[in-house]
Amino acid sequence: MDKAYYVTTPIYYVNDLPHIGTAYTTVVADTLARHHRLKGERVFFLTGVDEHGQHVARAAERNGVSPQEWADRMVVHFTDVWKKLNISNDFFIRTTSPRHAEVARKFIQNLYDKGDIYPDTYEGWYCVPDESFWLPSQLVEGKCPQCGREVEILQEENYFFRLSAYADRLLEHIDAHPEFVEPEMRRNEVTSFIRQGLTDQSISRKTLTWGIPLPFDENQVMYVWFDALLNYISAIDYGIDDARFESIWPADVHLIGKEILRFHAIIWPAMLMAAGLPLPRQVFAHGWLTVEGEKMSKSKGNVISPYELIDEYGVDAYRYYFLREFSFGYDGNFSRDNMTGRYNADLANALGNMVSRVLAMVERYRGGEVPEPGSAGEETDAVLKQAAAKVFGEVDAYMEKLAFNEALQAIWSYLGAVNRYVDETAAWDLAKDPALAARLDTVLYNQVEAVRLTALLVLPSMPGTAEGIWRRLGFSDSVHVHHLPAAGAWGLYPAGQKASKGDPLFPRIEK
Ligand code: ME8
Repeated sequence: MDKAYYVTTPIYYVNDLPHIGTAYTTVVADTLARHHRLKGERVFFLTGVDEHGQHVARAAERNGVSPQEWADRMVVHFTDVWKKLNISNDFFIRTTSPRHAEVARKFIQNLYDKGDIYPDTYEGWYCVPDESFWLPSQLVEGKCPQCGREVEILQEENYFFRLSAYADRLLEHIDAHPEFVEPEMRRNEVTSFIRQGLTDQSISRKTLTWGIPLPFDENQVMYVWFDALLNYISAIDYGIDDARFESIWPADVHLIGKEILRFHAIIWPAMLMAAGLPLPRQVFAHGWLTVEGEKMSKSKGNVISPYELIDEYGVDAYRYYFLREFSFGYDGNFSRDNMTGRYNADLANALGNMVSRVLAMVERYRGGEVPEPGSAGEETDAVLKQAAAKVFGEVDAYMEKLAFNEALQAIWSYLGAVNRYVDETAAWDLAKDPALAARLDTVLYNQVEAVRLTALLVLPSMPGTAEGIWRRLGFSDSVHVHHLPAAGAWGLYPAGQKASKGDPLFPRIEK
């Protein structure tokens, strides 16, 4: 069996509700997973929740319930919103699951037996919201250098992971496989951080009970990040089902936000090296979304729930906007005006109108039955077919680089070619002259075929729209059973099939 294409999102803390930031990574991961499935690959797409740690324990306490009850209550918000966003994850990992704990305990025991974990005293600072340890020298004006919030003094007998021993090997790995950390600016951040010297990491907590107990010291629980990172291998049965594990690991890409880069590009690979496991092919750290120019935060009250936007714009417009508007890897700003503008221009006009126009003409001139091409091709037909022949390869190349916005631009430039074809061939003029019936047949067929390819092109980013177009084209199967490149060949639309215009895919939104 070929190894599956394996893509992951971070597992989100259950102390907050999902918002447009967490949904961003998840939509991106889903689009990537769907793109690979469309190419006929076996895919394993993982997302889930991070349920342990002090932050979650305190949220539960504030709400007067046990951490487990809190997690059980919160997890539903994540599974619900992912369902609503049409997220096609193959598994949803919860770190409170017995399977996860079993794998995590085996993993840590193994490192302990190998001597990579040892007891020592930790004296320093802890940022609870970030679940991060800091040395006094790392604090910025006495606050967490990562988020600027208050830190707490921490003095404990802990167990430490010998991270320092892996610095050279990490640098060698990144040197030999620069694609391991993307984008390049993040790679530079990682290498310069490693070059400053790595210190061993505390990987347990004594004063906390909400976590996975260490197998070699039941009085301590695993540090939440050590536990959390292991989700990527516990979800695929590491140490439990070797054949399954090996058919999925290593991950092809861990998609993360830039603030958790060090955990993924330094600590995680070192943990894997210590266990003798292959490293993920890539860690891709994207930027942060701001809202109307400001950082999203509870205290500012500007946190946006995906539901709000889905209700306003629809699921696929939601997915499209975030993929198209932000250059993946960089920070970006969300604004309603901007989203409405894109919706009307790209979705209502370029895509939705084109599909309606084409199908309306088939209804008007041929009673909905898509005709066999009737005349020899002309220059305009060749131009359209060339655009169709080119676009799939372009999209694939951009997706390979995780350049989602560029992949969509390539698709929209193809839609531009289709719209030009519709204008230039002017079926409405051909329809006036019965002598041109054969030419009209050709033009209508080509337009419909161009719409069929459109469904395949938008499938990863807008799966519901792809299916909606497929239905209008009269197919009785699902668009999701088809694969590229075969289905992307020109001329596969079965002439004689009935198509119908249906409702507008994206009704215009008045500003
Ligand atoms: O860090 N813009 O969980 P978390 C873009 N449990 N992406 C954003 C974002 C924003 N404004 N806000 C959040 C954790 N994200 C750990 C992860 S993984 C083994 C453990 C996204 O709930 C982005 O992917 O704080 C970021 O990395 C993640 O949510 C953080 O989610």
